[in-house]
Amino acid sequence: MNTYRLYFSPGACSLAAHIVLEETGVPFELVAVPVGEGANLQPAYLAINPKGRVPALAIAGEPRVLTELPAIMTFISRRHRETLAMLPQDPFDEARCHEWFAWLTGWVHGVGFGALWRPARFAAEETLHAAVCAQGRRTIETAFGQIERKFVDGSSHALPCGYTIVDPFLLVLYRWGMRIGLQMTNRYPAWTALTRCLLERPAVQRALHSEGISLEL
Ligand SMILES: N[C@@H](CCC(=O)N[C@@H](CS)C(=O)NCC(=O)O)C(=O)O
Repeated sequence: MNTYRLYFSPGACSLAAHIVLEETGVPFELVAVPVGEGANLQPAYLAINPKGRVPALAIAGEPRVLTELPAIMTFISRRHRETLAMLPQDPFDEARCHEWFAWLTGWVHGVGFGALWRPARFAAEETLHAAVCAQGRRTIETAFGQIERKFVDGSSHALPCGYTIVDPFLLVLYRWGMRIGLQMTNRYPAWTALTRCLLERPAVQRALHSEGISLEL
């Protein structure tokens, strides 16, 4: 019996939740909802998540489905706190994780990549889309510079206390940076070092493999 069912799209932000599930070691099932094919907008998936986004997490014995990446990451890491130290016990460090997530999901993903990949969300007029995309790219590049500078204190992870739920999401964003043609290894060496370190984790390798995707540096 699987403890969880994760609705995901290969390489989407749901990959971060997938990695954390792999880290728990508990049995879970994957259900592919390929966003590129519009599966997230089909009635069958809208019945699970009316917002039409991945990830969504179904939990054995719990009729309510959980959505929104930060909520899913927090839930899994708190529920498996005994065996999975990815959400710090220290209140300040825990708040720091939420601070990262608010910015990464709300600004970098929602505004930056949202404008670049989904300009119609920001302007209905097609004539404005090129300008919206260009602004999305500028937002991403500014934010990526800020992410890189977060490592100037020599930290090897997003939080100096070690591996947390923030790191798998940084891996997803790093991969998206490559997808949009940014020279990630040259421009962001410290973030690249974190990504290399994450790629050595068996849980990360399993998640990439089962989504049928790769991240080659
Ligand atoms: N705020 C949501 C955003 C989720 C989201 O936008 N997911 C993307 C994949 S990375 C998606 O489902 N996109 C579908 C679409 O844009 O139609 C979260 O943090 O979970």
